[in-house]
Amino acid sequence: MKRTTYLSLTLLALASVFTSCTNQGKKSNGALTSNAAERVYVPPGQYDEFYGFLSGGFSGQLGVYGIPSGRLLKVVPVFSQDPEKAYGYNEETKPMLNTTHGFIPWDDTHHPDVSQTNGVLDGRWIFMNANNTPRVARIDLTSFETAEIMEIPNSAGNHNSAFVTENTEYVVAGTRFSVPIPQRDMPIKDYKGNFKASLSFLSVDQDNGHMDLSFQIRLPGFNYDLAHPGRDKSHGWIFITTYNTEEAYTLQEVNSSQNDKDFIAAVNWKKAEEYIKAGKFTTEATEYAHNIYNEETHTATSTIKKEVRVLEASELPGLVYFLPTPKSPHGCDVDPTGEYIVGNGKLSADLTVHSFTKMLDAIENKKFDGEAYGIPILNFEDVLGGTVKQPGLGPLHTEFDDKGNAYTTFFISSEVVKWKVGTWEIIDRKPTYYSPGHLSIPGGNSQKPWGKYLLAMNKITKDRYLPTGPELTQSAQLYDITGDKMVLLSDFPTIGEPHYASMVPAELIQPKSRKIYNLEENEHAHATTKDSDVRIERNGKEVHVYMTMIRSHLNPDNIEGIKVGDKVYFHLTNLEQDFDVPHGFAVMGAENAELLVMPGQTETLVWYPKKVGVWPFYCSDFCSALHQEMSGYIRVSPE
Ligand code: CUK
Ligand code: CUA
Repeated sequence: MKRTTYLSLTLLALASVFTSCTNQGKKSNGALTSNAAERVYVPPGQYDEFYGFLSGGFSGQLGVYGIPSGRLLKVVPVFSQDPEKAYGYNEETKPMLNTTHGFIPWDDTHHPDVSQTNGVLDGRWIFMNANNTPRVARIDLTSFETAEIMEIPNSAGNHNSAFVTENTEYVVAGTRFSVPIPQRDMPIKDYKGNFKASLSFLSVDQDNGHMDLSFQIRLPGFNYDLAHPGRDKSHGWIFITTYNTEEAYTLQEVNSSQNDKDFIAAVNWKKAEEYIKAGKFTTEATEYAHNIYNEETHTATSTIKKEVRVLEASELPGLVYFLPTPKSPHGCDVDPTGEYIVGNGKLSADLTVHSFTKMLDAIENKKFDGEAYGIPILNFEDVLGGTVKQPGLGPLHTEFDDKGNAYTTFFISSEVVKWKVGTWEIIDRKPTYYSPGHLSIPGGNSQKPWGKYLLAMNKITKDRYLPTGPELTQSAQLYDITGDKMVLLSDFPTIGEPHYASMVPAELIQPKSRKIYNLEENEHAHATTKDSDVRIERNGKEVHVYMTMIRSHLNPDNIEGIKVGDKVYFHLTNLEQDFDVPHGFAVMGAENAELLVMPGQTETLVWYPKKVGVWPFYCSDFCSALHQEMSGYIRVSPE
């Protein structure tokens, strides 16, 4: 929800920031209890109770935090290069950022989602979307490394993505912008009826996590914002908010927000599977990259796939239904029982909640209120499950606890509102500082929430921290939600813009977290697993240096015979077999990054010597008392 184009929203948002800051002037810092500090304090040497995985927004990365402390534990590079770890710079990981648009070392990521088994978070993998150049990544939660990236074809603005079904059967990825499919040169004003959207279903191999683009559903040319797979009784369905059902080619409010109601699209993916089985798909030629990181060889490969199976929603009965939902809904959230689908209409005064049971009844009795491109529109009253009356301004996202309560963020009125599922009464409201987007409760989007903490991720920081020039870090706020009333516990800064977050009980991940890579199982093509194999090989202008690293030497540490104009590959193998002893490698004049090689791993840095001389290289990670001794010289002679 960055840079909204709705004028009124923008103005209201500005007004809200102004009010919030005025409130701040009254010296209310929001922390209301004296023992808030105790509840977020994790004593030295002790661990946090939860892992918090916060999307890095326009940093393209995934931030791993300890919850409740808010301590940053790691930044996992996903869609952007990271010189700290050489991700996207070393030869092994460069293929991860390959796309059919070329090498794309940046993206904007919004939604991490943890794998599930039987509707409960299982802590195996985390999936995350690239919004700008549509991709979905899988991060392995034993190594905390990006293990796979799949490009999504026929998509633009991969926003309602990446969301996981209850047994991780699929990761669902939907487009925000409709585009010509296939892409072609055509007038923008001919949008209506010609632009289309795709909803992609990526199947997941339960043994190794590998994704496959199983099929796409082709949808009318609206904008599709957010998705939530059905839970429990609505398992087999996925719900997606739409806006601009006017199909305006410019999203000025007057054009794209005229309709009193947009839709939540209810998509029956079990039905889609039947249609696929029955052969009711067309096979379209389209190219997309599929990049996999192999743990044995420590090397990624990128392949270009050539076709995708497509189901046409307007031609296949029972595949998609539209549920009218007031005023440009943004978030779409399903409660843990799967009965209620909350549509957060960002320009609406009330929160609309649809009933899954009523939806099925209406479908069975064919109570339709027209159609859009052959897709039945259900009658609003027939599917309405309840309304939360006037809860706040600018509702964006809702999560659930394990006691039948829902919590919704309000961007404009800058607050979190707690309400009761089923009675729709408002129980509590607490200000957030300022303008929250998503919120997260551990398991709060699944059948099994751990209703202890709520994290609000705020778009605007203003006066919460010491100023750091015109740009302030974005901010998360942690609330205790164990009581009737929410209690604000702490603020902590975040990297990039955290849109969504997944929080997972530590015990689901901690015991499986990988300690080292076994040197004997290192199948890297350029591994040097013993000192006797250390060597330098020349092949024309290409030089390969096979180097080992162990406390406290780099071997070889004197390299001669290199010439200006050569291309030098440093293949470094870390011979250590101890936890937490990486070695770094840096060489003077290197164009891009250093290496950070984990125990048992091999990494490759390419260096182009440009100047005659004797140049030092060294280990960049302080690894032992003799760390400074891990260095050497490379002699560069004239061409
Ligand atoms: S979006 Cu950012 S606040 Cu991309 Cu899930 Cu709603
Ligand atoms: Cu190895 Cu410092």
